[in-house]
Amino acid sequence: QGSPETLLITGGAGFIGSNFIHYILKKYPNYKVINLDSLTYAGNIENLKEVEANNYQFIKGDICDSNLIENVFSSFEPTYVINFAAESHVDRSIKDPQIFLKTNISGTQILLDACKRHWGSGSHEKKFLQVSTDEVYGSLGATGYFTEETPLAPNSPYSASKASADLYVRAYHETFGLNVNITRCSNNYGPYQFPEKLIPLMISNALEDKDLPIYGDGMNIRDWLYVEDHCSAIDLVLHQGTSGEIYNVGGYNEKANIEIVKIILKEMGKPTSLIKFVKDRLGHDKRYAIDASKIKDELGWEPTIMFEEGIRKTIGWYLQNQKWLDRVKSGEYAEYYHNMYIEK
Ligand code: NAD
Ligand code: TDX
Repeated sequence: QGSPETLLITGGAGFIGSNFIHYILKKYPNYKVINLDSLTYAGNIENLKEVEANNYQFIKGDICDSNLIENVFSSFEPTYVINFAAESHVDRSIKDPQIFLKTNISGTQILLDACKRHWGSGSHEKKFLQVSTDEVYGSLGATGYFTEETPLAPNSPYSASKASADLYVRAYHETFGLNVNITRCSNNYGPYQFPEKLIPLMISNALEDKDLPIYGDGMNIRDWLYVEDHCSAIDLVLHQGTSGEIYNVGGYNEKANIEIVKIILKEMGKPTSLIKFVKDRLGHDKRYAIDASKIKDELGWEPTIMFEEGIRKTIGWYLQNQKWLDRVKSGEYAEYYHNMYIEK
């Protein structure tokens, strides 16, 4: 029995990162968790206000700041680095791609470099895990699934930046022998998701009886996974994933956007007259669907929360946390919303 593991979690104040921190502290109470997050518009330390553990520490900082990253590595000597930090919204990447390149690509490379310096090659007790996305594979037609062998074909500036980061992770494994994994997950939903993304945006607007903007004909398809199931997949890959491997993670739960919105309206007792079809997203990917058989066969992972249950829990959470929602929407969000949906 060695000393407890130290996890450096980057982007832990965002949606998936904060869910992951709650998950990991509960499951491994002896782990030390360092959460490094620069608190962009999407980061919110309020997501972690219930965490009282003295083995948890928050550091406000940017993954692109190589001096800071060096100090963090020297001070804490992390065993595992899990990189959630990213610009994550496709629409924002269409409006302003530059920051996506900086955070998602350069930031990842700076973290990889720190791992390489501190861990050396062939260190298999230490691991870098990159939290990636199914969007790196591009778009599917009506049939078929993304496997780990599907060629990268990102279509948006966001997915191009995530695909590039994945290639750097691969290169640090191939060239320097760094112990790495990449997870590529489908669309997540659940508590603490910023209301620029489809599901929380629709819940938030329905609460205020505002229009629900659906891009195009609403027939684009996403594969939805409850965030806790994503957390359990990351946990498994972190502890049991084979070095250098990529693991797809998905919910086998494909739904057209219009279906999702109708389910939300029904669950909230709101009329479908709130639905408003708006101009389509540029380069809007038609369909994502994940083949998650590798992670099931190799690591025994399966989703546990069915969509009907997950969406009810999610709506329930937003109803109980309207103050969280109001505070999140009071800042930069108002301007973003206006530019995105009103002025357009
Ligand atoms: P999010 O936007 O909610 O959170 C991102 C977090 O990263 C925020 O807390 C933000 O402050 C922080 N951050 C941004 N730039 C930073 C920087 N330069 N330095 C330090 N921190 C920075 O995103 P999310 O939905 O939680 O996604 C987390 C990760 O998972 C991302 O890498 C995303 O690409 C990936 N992913 C998301 C989904 C999804 O459906 N949301 C699906 C698959 C993969
Ligand atoms: O107002 C909207 N109207 C609408 O029709 C918004 C915000 C979205 N949509 C559509 C676009 C997509 O087809 O809903 C679908 C889901 O959109 P987003 O929530 O923006 O997610 P998506 O573009 O699929 O990307 C998400 O999943 C993969 C995350 O934001 C990424 O970070 C993740 O990598």
